[in-house]
Amino acid sequence: MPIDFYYFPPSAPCRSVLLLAKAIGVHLNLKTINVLKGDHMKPEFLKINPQHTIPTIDDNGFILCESRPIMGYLVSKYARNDSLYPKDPKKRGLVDQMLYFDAGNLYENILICYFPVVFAKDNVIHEERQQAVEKSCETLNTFLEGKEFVTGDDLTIADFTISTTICVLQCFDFDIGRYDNVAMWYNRCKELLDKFGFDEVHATGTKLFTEWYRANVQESS
Ligand SMILES: N[C@@H](CCC(=O)N[C@@H](CS)C(=O)NCC(=O)O)C(=O)O
Repeated sequence: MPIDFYYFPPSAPCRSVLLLAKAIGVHLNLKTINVLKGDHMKPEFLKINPQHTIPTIDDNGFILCESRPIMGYLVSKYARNDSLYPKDPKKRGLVDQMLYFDAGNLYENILICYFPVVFAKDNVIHEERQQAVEKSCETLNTFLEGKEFVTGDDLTIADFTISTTICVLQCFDFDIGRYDNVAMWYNRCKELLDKFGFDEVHATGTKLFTEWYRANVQESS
């Protein structure tokens, strides 16, 4: 039985999982949950995920939400080897560190800074929020010093989630070129993941987030 994947194409966390599934050759049975229309609050979806978030998977009755744990699960259960989510405690510790850095720091600061404008709840970018995003990017730049990927020489699920985050950030006229290591690493991920459809997976979200942001943001004078 295929794995049911509750998702919405523009959703950033859904995009990370989609790309990872393609990279490890796992077929996902796509089930669209249009969060803009409120599908996530319908009783049938709340029964599956009371947290009402996408992505959510149903692997033959095993329900899992949260993009990062979903990626770890898919690699652990279905990938040919553990390279994307190593079993070695130190290597895994570093991957988890970067997954948590993304969830609790980088992506979180981007959400706080830009998403009120993307979803027309505000029309200005607050300086202190932008500074927090810049600080997160500096931290990522430092983490990447001397490394090919965010935890070292090998691509892991942390690169999937963080490259999605950086892809989202660039919808908001944010120049990642200021952070040399981030810019070089992002291009490396993009090239490496090209064969799994990096551009295609990100296309809808990138187009919509860019349009919504530009439609709502008020240029500072
Ligand atoms: N930390 C979660 C975030 C999931 C999330 O917030 N997804 C959004 C769509 S991008 C959502 O489901 N929003 C509806 C809601 O929170 O009720 C993850 O990485 O899976």
